[in-house]
Amino acid sequence: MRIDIVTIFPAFFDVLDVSLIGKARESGVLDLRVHDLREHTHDRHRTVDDTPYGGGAGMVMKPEPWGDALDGILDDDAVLVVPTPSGEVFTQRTARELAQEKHLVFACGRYEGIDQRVLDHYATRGRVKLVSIGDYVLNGGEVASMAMIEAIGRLVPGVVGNPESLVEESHETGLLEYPIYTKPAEWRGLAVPDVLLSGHHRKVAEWRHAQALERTRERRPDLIEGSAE
Ligand code: 6GU
Repeated sequence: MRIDIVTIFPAFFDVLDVSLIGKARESGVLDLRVHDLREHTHDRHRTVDDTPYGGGAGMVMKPEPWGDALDGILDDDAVLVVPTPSGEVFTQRTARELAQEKHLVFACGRYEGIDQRVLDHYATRGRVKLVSIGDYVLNGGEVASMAMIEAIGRLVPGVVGNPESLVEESHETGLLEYPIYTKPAEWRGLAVPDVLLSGHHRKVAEWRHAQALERTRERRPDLIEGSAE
């Protein structure tokens, strides 16, 4: 999969060199490139923002640098992903859908956002997806893009070594994941639940499902509606 990121802060993405995503880049499974929006300005101050028409607080990202940058990156197959608190909420389903794509382009806005015409223009030329990572406000799209790239990237075949580990996770089953334990069997007076030491596979599976249900009811009752149980 190819992923391009356009930002005025390329340094945010330096950490994509490490961990699973870093390994996937090294092995060629992910072709990830970061572009500095300011390279696409043509004035001495490398200006990317201006005051909003109609007035109001804050600054708006000018359309020309975005047009210049995106024209050089987007192709017919690409999905332009625009992180914004006013987008639709990004979920595991969104991650699964986007993991099927050949080419994603993340346009990271700062300030109050990007001039609407940039989004309108590229929507006439291809697919544009406005996405939020939750109901709170970040200073820009960079951290949101990082979260989405990690969620999407790990679903691309070859990124996570053992694909089995993706199956039972929180949000894949529709429930939160059950509690997990490793050795030692007792730590600071706390014992691992007996059933997990029993070697009885059916009982282990039943216990885990019951725990997952209980956790989900307690922490995320909104997920129970619509889950298979
Ligand atoms: Cl995608 N961007 C910004 N700036 N804030 C957010 C967000 C995105 N998702 C939640 N808050």
